[in-house]
Amino acid sequence: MSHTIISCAVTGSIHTPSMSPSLPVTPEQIAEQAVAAAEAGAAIIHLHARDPQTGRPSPDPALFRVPVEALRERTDAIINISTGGSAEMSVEQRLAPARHWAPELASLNMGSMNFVFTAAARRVEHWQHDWEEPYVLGSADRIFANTFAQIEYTLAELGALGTRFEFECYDVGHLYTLAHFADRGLVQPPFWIQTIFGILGGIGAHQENLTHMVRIADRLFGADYVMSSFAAGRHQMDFMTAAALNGGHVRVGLEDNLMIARGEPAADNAQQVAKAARILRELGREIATPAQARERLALRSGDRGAVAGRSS
Ligand code: KMH
Ligand code: ZN
Repeated sequence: MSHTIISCAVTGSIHTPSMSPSLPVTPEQIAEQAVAAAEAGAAIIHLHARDPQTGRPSPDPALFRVPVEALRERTDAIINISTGGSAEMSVEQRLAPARHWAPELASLNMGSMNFVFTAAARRVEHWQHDWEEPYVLGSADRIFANTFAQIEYTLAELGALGTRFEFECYDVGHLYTLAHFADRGLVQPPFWIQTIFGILGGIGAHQENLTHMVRIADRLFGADYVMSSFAAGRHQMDFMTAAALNGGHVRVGLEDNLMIARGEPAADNAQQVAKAARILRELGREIATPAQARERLALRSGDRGAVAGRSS
């Protein structure tokens, strides 16, 4: 059995600073948590950036410098930069960080959708920043746009840098969208598919849905894909376990869940990675090193830094 790849998404666009003091905000905080997550067993680190003053999701490539350099200097982890950014950003803004840093991996969201996270506001009694509450509640009236033209543009722009993709699939139709791009020869196997459950607007966090997604991926891609899965929110760890039992890979991180157990806030990202690694080992799985993940996903490996050597 191949080793299980753990990804960690350390910050992101769903949660805001008022929801948890553990959520990393400044480039230095993001760097420290990213390095600790890698040391705890995450082979892949998925990065977003935030305005250090307000914590608002930011597409500024300069804000990625400290985390990217820390990961490159202090770990062997695979860097995966978001092209999802936030639904408020233009496509050009969303592509700017990956264009600048040419990471080995970038996320690529496989369909336009409702992406509603208003429930995340429930536990907040006091908002620290003016933007937070309207931003969170506004998710009920925003479309997360990922049109076929935008997907094709992203594939061309970042593919030219040698970046490969984490195909984020929030519903079964997104697998068919990926198959469409595969049929046109615009994406190359092995396809690294991240199936996402429990986002309001996407497929729900029921384990039958995971089984179905795996069955359809088998039908569409045969041996040409590698699947990872996660559920947003409280189903994070049971879905992580179910994904591993199905032979899949897993993603955790404060980007999608702020808790370490029911009612217990996570101290940081590394705590979630360590818990996932512990459960996986108890199930008899071995945790993939970055080198093993690179080989499995056919990433750039040897020329790491040659394309992506920009320093500012
Ligand atoms: N937090 C995930 C549900 C991206 O960065 O491209 C969405 C995500 C999108 O990771
Ligand atoms: Zn993300």
